[in-house]
Amino acid sequence: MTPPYMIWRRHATPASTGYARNKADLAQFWEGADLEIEGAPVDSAAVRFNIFQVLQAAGRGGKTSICAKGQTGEGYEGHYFWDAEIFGLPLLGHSRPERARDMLVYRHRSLEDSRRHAREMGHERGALIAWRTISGRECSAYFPAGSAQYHINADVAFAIEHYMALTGDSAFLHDHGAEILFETARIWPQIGFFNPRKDGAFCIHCVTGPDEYTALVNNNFYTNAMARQHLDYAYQVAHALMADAPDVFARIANAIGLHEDEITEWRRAADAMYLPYDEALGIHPQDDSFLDKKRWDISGTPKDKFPLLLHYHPLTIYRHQVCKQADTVLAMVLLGDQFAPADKARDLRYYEDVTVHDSTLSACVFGMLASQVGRLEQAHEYFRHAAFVDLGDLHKNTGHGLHMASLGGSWMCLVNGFAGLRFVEGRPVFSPVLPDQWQGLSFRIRVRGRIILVRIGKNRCRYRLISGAPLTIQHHDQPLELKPDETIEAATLGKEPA
Ligand code: IFM
Repeated sequence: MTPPYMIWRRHATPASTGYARNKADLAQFWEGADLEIEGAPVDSAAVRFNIFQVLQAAGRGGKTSICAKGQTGEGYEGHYFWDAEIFGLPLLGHSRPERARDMLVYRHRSLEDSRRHAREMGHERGALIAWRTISGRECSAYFPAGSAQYHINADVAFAIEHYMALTGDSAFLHDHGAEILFETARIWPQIGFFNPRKDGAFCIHCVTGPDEYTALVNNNFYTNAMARQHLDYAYQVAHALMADAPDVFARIANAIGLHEDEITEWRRAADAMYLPYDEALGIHPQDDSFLDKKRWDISGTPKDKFPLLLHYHPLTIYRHQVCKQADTVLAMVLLGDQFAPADKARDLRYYEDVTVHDSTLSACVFGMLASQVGRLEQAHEYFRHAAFVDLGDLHKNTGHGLHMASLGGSWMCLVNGFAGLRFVEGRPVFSPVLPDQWQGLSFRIRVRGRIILVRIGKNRCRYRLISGAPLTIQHHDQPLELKPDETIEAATLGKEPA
């Protein structure tokens, strides 16, 4: 008989094999993610460090996601938040799409818990994703800054839409994505209504947006704008499946008891969605009551009283006009093509004056919008804050663990901020700009099975298809056909501030 230790030896993976597999895995990551900031080697090294950390934190096999602190510390007890989809997934989608898929499969796997959570919150149908969780069950202790953040449903839907634009992975949509989209979309009509006092506009009351210094408000701009996007996408996916994959649609609709009139209701709610706008200031108020509150005296607050949440009662903070983190500004970034540049520029200036950035999720978002409206000096400062949040221990709490959202956000500052990458009708569109401090910025990304190398110089941008079939991209308004081994050049447009 074979002694037990011999059985173990026969089945054990030698360390050398594990090493080789890990090396190949990392090579695959860097092949689609390498980057260089020319003239700023320390900044380059910082972002490379940051994205490596996000990769390390990412779950495998659809059973886990990215904890707020990765596996680097005990802060937030290993919980996942919306951070994973909004700040971590974009990097993975562009470098290791199968990891991005795994994160979304994890949300599908926890749908039953999200359904249970919706019932706990009084909703008859659909799923409400837990604000903070590991297993899928809601672990928030304090609901005003926890379960009230219904925007997490729209954030996960947004990530699904983004992942689909990046990959066109219809198997994922059929097996997992569509069910998540439909179940989570069903919550909006249950918490919103067509308000006769606002000309029948669809209003969503008593929720908390991303900014945790303002809680339980009516018509949080970010929530409404993202819910509109969610309802619109769920409607489109439902109709596309009915037309192109009726069996898939029927299977999902039967499983969750979805009726066509609900889908029609999604369209009506999206079309009538109320988005607060203040004509006099020309800005989007964060919610219905935000502008009526007394402004917090930020410059008069002693430095040792920040972060505010550790020194003031939440009710004191909630009574004031003060933001912990980007909220409306984030909507302007994620849904950028829906808003005019001048509106974005005014929103950015307004919210800069009332935001204390006590959350590390904030600087990167302000940085992206600053790039997009041509305020490159500020964009560079915000970028550096996001990039060095842990390497410089800028919030004095890196000991509790690294801040995954800011690490992923520093990469987004480069790709979605300075390079201006977003997807318009499924096509990658770049609007590159370069801050004066840098000689150039180059990075690689994966898009629909291709690897694209982008270099932004002071005067010229270059796009090169490193691998994969030809692809049409857009540089500002100009369509460019990328072909294997060809480099295409275009002018770097120095944007005037909007
Ligand atoms: O999800 C975030 C939240 O937006 C701000 N507080 C910290 C959480 C975890 O990073």
